[in-house]
Amino acid sequence: MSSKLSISDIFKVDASGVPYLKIVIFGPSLAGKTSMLTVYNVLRKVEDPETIYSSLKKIDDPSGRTIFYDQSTFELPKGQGVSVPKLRYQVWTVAGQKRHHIQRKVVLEGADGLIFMFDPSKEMWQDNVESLDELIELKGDELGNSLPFLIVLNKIDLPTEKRRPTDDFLDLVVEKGLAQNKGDAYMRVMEISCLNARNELMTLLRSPNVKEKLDEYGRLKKGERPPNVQKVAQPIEQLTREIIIHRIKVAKGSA
Ligand SMILES: Nc1nc2c(ncn2[C@@H]2O[C@H](COP(=O)(O)OP(=O)(O)OP(=O)(O)O)[C@@H](O)[C@H]2O)c(=O)[nH]1
Ligand SMILES: [Mg+2]
Repeated sequence: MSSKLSISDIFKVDASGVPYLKIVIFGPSLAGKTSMLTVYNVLRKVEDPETIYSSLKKIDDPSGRTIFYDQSTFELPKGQGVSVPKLRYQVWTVAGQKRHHIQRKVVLEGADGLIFMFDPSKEMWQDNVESLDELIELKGDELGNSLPFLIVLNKIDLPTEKRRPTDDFLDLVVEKGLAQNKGDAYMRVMEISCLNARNELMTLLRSPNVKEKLDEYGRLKKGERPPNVQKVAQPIEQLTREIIIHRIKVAKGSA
């Protein structure tokens, strides 16, 4: 990093003077956006509670459908701060129901990176297409250029007869101009199951052998994340890294 650059040239800075970035999880209703952030929150709590700067806030209706957003802010664990001493990353989800269009627009404001979540349930195909079209309408020029983004295909646990094949989603991503070809789309799409991740976390926490996986402070040891939990955490953590790299590049370019 150029010595002329200061943190505030690279990142926005919050009210307490700490640099931060904002990630938004976008996608149709019932895709599993709230579930993803919930799993990630529980994981951070058992791994390193000090990295949760503000715990999960959900604005939802009595049935659990988001009506505005979910939000939680994390800090990069010590030692992982790519030449940044301290960095907070806010993770937001949008309310997926069609009628919440204005709320989604508000939540998208100031996003530094996006995760788009598909629901592969067969009956959800049209909702996926409409949600993706809406995101393209709102952020199309920036997606993948000035705005790093990843695509997540949730509910990979569903039996094959109940879900659209991953291939169809890769084609859709290419058709919508978000990837140049299928190979490129494949690199951007991560298959996850928030349901399996949640079950793994519960099994882990209830297991009589849980102590073997905890360090001396009672925290889940690095490398002990169950596989589906790791898959749910990966998009958030990879996107955080991509945004940091992107922002440093932008700042250097304009410095
Ligand atoms: N089978 C399966 N079900 C899931 C998975 N993830 C979430 N669900 C279920 O899908 C439903 C919707 O999950 P939410 O996380 O509330 O969905 P959302 O995207 O936040 O929905 P909105 O708030 O309306 O935008 C719930 O019943 C979840 O239990 C998954 O990986 N597999
Ligand atoms: Mg939700």
